[in-house]
Amino acid sequence: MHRKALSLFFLLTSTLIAQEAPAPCPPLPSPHQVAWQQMETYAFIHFGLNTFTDQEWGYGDVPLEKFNPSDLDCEQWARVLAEAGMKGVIFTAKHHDGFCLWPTKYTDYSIRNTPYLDGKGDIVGQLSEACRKYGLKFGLYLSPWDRHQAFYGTPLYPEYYIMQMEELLTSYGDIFEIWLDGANGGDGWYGGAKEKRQIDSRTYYNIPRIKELILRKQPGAIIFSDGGPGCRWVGNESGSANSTNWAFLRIGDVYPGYDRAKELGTGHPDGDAWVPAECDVSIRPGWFYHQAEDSKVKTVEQLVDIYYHSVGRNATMLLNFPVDRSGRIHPNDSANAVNFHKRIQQELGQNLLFNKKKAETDNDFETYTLLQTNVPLELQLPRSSQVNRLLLQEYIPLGQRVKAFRVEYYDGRQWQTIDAGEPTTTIGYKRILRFPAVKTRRLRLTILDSRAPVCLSEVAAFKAP
Ligand code: FUL
Repeated sequence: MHRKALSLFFLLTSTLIAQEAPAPCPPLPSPHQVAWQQMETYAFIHFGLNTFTDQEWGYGDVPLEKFNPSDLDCEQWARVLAEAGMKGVIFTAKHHDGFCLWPTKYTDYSIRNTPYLDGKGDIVGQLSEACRKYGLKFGLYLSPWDRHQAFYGTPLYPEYYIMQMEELLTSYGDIFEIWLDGANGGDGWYGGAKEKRQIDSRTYYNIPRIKELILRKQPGAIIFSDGGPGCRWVGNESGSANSTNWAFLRIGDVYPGYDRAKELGTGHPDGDAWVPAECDVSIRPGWFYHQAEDSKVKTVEQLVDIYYHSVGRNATMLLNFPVDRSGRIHPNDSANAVNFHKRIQQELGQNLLFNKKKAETDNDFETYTLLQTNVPLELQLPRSSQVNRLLLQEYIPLGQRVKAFRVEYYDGRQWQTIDAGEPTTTIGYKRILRFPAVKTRRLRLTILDSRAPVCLSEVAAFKAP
């Protein structure tokens, strides 16, 4: 099309959209945040010297000879994760012990000085390539706390940290998420000083500078920290958001190591920034591999519960896999993760309300129906069926609006409220209710309270086996 005609076309279509679309209800997500939330489930991998010393928080003093996985295969990780329905992986490039799993220029305490591949290994590189091959997005965890470096606690360390961050951001292709962990226990090896070092987590690392660098080098990256800005910690490590879950935070209030972490499970209903919750949880009790936990891998039922308590409550599910000493995901973990994914596909496989002619049941997130408060939306099933799951989605590019809703079914004589055993308050990107099966042909959704008219993207009903 001619340039002038093209711009006229865009002008016309954008006015058309502006006329038809309801006014946005801020705070609003960026398109990257929407795409991130649509990933729904993605994996964490904790692997490093701790794997070989049976530790969770290495002190930073472990000799590098200890790191020697016999059969490391990043493609096995990626294959298992893709089969388990994970859409991406976040890898611990450096945990609190300071050991770097890529051949960084900035410290000797790295994979370059281990026996693994005679120092030629680069697990960040190997994994990022495996991710590309298996269609997974790739993200990184670079612990701000570093118990190895002698200069941790001095003004030099934040310079070291930001140079490493730049190295990672510019060497491994697209990064979908950067994980800025808030933990700091104080004590460490610190080049042999073996002492406790206190830093002020609000100012020491110069977080604004780190965030600026990340967004300059990787504009699409979601930055995780207790307070975002891309996504927030949910306030626990059990994989559960609150049933009332706003994607908002009062952005200035929350800092790394926030002391009112409990609030993060609900967010701030009066928040001024879009910072949705991410539920990080390990498939085993620990984040790193311990042989003693081979029998403690979360069961399919436990993982399914976590899914409903995270993705089903307007959050994402970040499921950790502790890679074992051989350098592979243990068969117990892969079996349960893959079966978990199959179970979810079975439970939410067949939408009984699917109707491609209606915006709210067409299985297309981009189309939505506008709902006013206290005006029920009636939904017809093609035939009388058992229903025990209900899935709801707001069109979040225009904001999160619902504060309270009710779902009812017609039992042949009257309308009965569905009791999902938890408050039916917020919806957000996705809300899924589980309840004992009811037999019906008619369902009814009523918005009881909302910040503005509701853009209902999808409503779906299922009969989970
Ligand atoms: C925490 C860390 O202290 C744990 O070791 C783990 O990495 C977890 C994901 O975050 O803050």
